[in-house]
Amino acid sequence: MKLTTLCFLHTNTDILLAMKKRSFGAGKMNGVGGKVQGDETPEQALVREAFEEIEVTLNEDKLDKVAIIHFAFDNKPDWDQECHVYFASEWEGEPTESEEMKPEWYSKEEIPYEKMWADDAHWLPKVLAGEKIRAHFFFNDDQTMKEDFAIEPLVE
Ligand code: 6U4
Repeated sequence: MKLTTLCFLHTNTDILLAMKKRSFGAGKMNGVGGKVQGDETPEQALVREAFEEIEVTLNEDKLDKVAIIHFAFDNKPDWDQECHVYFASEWEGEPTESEEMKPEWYSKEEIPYEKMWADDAHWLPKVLAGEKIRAHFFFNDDQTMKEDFAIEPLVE
């Protein structure tokens, strides 16, 4: 199973989403992130991905780990991933569009869940409310979400 990362930059009132312009999840709004490579830690991978995707420099010591989510796909074991999710309230640089992502700020009160992966509407509100969670979501071949999912407190 792949190890991946996801990070949402946020302020007291707003959250940064970015439209994935190509490959896995193309067209969806999401946080920044991607696969952990080689002997990187998830935090190191995220620092690399945030710069590649939106030209923002994160400090790996200032990332708040909020969730570990397992995404499993029917008939596509290659897509299975354990995704480590973070919030960041400090960064350097202005979020900037790249070939991979187009960033945009949204009010935390008006998150466009209809433009995101279907699971996000189930767990992101909990994380925004301060919960730390571990979750499992299952998807059909066409990337639609199955009904059964599990969300529990994150214990590490
Ligand atoms: P390339 O091939 O360059 O796009 P890379 O950016 O390294 O790869 P990618 O896009 O495969 O990695 O990583 C998957 C990204 O998508 C991670 O940030 C996690 C995120 N992701 C995958 N399934 C998701 C889901 N169901 N809900 C969600 N994020 C998901 O919120």
